[in-house]
Amino acid sequence: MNKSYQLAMEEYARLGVNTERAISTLMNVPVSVHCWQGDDVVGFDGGGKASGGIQTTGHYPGVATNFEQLKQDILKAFSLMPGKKRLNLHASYAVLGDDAGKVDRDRYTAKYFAPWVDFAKQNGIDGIDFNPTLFSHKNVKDGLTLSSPDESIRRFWRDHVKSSLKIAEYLATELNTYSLVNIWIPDGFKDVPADRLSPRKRLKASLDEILSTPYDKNKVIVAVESKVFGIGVESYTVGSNEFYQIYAAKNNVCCLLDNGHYHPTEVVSDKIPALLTFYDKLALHVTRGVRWDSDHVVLFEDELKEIAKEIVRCGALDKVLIGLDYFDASINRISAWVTGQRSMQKALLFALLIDHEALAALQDKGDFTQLMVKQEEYKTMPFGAVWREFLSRCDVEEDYYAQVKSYEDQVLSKRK
Ligand code: RNT
Ligand code: ZN
Repeated sequence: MNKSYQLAMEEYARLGVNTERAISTLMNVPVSVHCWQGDDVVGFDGGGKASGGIQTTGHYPGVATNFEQLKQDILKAFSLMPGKKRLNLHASYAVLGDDAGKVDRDRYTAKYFAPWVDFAKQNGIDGIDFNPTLFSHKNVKDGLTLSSPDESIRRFWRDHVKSSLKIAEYLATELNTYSLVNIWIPDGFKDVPADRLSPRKRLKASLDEILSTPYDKNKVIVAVESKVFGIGVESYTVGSNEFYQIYAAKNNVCCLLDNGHYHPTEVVSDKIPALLTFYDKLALHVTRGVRWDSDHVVLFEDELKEIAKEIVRCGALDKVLIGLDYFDASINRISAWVTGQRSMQKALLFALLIDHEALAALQDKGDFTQLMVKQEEYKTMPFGAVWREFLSRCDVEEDYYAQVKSYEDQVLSKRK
């Protein structure tokens, strides 16, 4: 056993923390890794550019532009990521083959995702989550999809989401694990609306119809993702937090909290126990907003640690479905992917290395003085040594830059 890990183990034991247990717990926590960091959220079926409330910035060379390249990049990134990984796909990553240009999203079926299933099976990926793609498409009319006043637009998108439920059922069956279907729509207005109620009523009716089509609830978990505002949609968002919280509670679906989607001083960490009081499950999109929902690469920062602490101390590692959602096109995309995934894992490990019961007992006793002293003590514990031990047991090195760089030289830089 590595000497510094040995010492760290002893030091943590002094605080009542078992580092071995923390490491083995973390090994089994799946993190759903988003495919869209690899190609700046472009997908294979659109106009070659993200639109409709989504934007990436930067022009770092080597972006994946087709299925083969994206798979190759995912494998490289996954090889540098410790722990259990699921893959999070968007419908816009359908592998259409000869049907390209002939079939639209309202008629996507499982067969367009069979190549992804093969990929997951061949590479030991722990499941695939799925997202209908209600952006980067001509049928986003006046910024609206499921809440559009135009019935033909609403029908198109309802059919797309219904087909997504079927596809997710297939993914779950094939991979023998659930598939999370997250519904995010860009709907909203740039400027002061004249009617805030009707779009919400139409969104509710669209969701009601989508959910009335039967799907296997043991295999497919449906989530709805709210947002406070989006780029170009600054004044009003149809799918607001209150709207979806109530919708989800009344209709027995799940809420997905994206930590970039709230007011800047509002934190998702505090929402986790609030929601767990009422819901059996919830889903996360972990991101890092800098001044706004900028989707920067996730880093090992205070609010991320707080999110991880809530998941761990609520005993909710199997109730909170952790997914990543960021996209940076200004740096090496593989590195961006890996840094964000590792930050999430670091935060979980950090949280697993705390004796939460002892701290909660101090709170219940009203001993806030000692609680503060103890909480501060954890901040300077030899966390790095445990992290390095975890990495080595996952067969990955701490410094992945050299690997990223050589992949860039050998593969990415040769792309047109
Ligand atoms: C957008 C939402 C949404 C997307 C992905 C690509 O603000 O966060 O989740 O980022 O679906
Ligand atoms: Zn999101």
